[in-house]
Formats: sequence, C-alpha cells, structure tokens
Amino acid sequence: MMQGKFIAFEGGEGAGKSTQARLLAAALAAQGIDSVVTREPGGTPGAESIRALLLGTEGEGWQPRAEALLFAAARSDHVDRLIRPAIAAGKWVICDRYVDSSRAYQGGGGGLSDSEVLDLHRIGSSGLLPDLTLLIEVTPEIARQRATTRDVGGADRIGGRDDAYHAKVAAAFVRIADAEPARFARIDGNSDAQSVHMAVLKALEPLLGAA
Ligand code: T5A
Repeated sequence: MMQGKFIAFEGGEGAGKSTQARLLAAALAAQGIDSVVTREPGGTPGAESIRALLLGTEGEGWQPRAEALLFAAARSDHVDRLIRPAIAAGKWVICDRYVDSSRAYQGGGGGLSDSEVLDLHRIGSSGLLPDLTLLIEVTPEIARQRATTRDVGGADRIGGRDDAYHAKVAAAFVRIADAEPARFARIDGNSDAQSVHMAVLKALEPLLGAA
C-alpha cells in the first residue's frame, strides 16, 4: 500500500487554517483520496486533555519551558496514535497546526531557542515533519476581525496574549518558512475562503501529481 501524505496548516489565530483544512479534505475526497483532518494541540484523547491544560484560562498558566514540554507531549501522543498510523494506512493527514507552531509561539514568542524546540520534537515525535506546510498569512486587522467573530466566549490563554507577542510569532513563522522553502508554501489568506483554497490546491499540485 502507498503511504499517505502529511499536510500541515500554520499561521496566526483566525488566519483561516481550520476553514482551509476542511476545504482541502473535501477536495481530496472528490478526487477519491481518503484523508483525516486533525488539530494541535489535540487530535487524540490524551492530547485533547493536554490542550485543555494549555489553553484553559483558569489557574496561573505555564512558564515557557513547561508550556513547550506540554505541547511536545501532546504532539508525541498525536503522532504515535493518529498521524503515523493514518499515513501508514495510505491516508492523507491534514493537521491544523503542528511543530512549526511550537517553533513560532514557544520559540519566537516565548523565547526558547529553535534548537531547543526541535530537540523536544526529536525526543517526542522522532522529528516527524509534514510533506508540505502551508503558512496562511493575513494582515493583523483581518486576523483580529476573524478571531473576534470566532471568539464570542473570549480568547484562550495563548490567543489572548498581547499584540507584541503575536507580532513576534508572525515574524518567526516567516523566518521558519523562508528558511525551508522546499517544505513550506506561503499562502496569502486575506481574500475569500474559496480564493485561498485555490491557492492551497496550486501549492499542492506537486504532491497531488504523485498521489
Ligand atoms: N499553539 C498551538 C502553540 O502555542 N504552540 C503549538 O505548538 C500549537 C500547536 C490554539 C492555540 O495554541 C497555540 C496557538 C493558538 O493560540 P488553535 O485552536 O489552532 O490553537 O487556535 P486558532 O489558530 O485561534 O484556531 P482556529 O482554528 O480558530 O483559527 P483558524 O483555523 O486560523 O481560523 P478559522 O478557519 O477557524 O476561521 C476563523 C473565522 O474566520 C472565518 C471563519 O468562518 C471563522 O469565522 N474565515 C474567513 N472569513 C473570510 N475569508 C476567509 N478566507 C476566511 N477564512 C476563515
């Protein structure tokens, strides 16, 4: 059996990652490609429990290193129990955030070095990387508008951090993507969902040709 592919969507809050993950799964299904849409932190029962610890706004929260370890632990469970088995079964895995979020948020925003975050990923998940990572980029104004529509009940612990933190995260995403052009496609996410979806499909053409 052919192995599946592993696609990740990355970007700031409200960029439209979940919307694009769903549209991609539907487009793949129309081509007869079986996929599984999943998310981080989360995707398995254990990782979803860790998600609640990380994003809940009760209590005093986590220091940057504890936060990075919790994301890495959640990812390890997700990779072992869901991502690797699905790929081995020939499915495409479409993941809403993955390790590059840890590099951008806990690294760029939280101050850990990139090599520290990658060490945790090597220990937790054998360094598994996506075949393609789609970075959805929107202006801060559009991100704010979309996140406000979504966060009617209030932002989570990390989404609710200040503008300076999110500016560092956005800059880190661009740095990471530009350093690995073969694994990343940078997608302009400012237009309507269907136009962004077309750009996503264009970026996936090389992988779809090989499916
Ligand atoms: N985090 C995560 C880390 O710090 N480290 C890590 O390692 C990981 C994995 C949770 C938080 O955890 C942090 C980052 C986050 O702060 P999350 O649950 O993925 O991560 O949080 P969000 O990024 O906020 O997730 P969302 O899934 O809610 O945002 P999306 O997916 O970017 O946006 P989406 O698709 O839900 O769209 C938001 C709104 O905009 C509309 C949608 O309908 C929706 O209302 N929309 C559009 N409107 C107009 N035009 C378009 N093109 C649109 N696309 C979407």
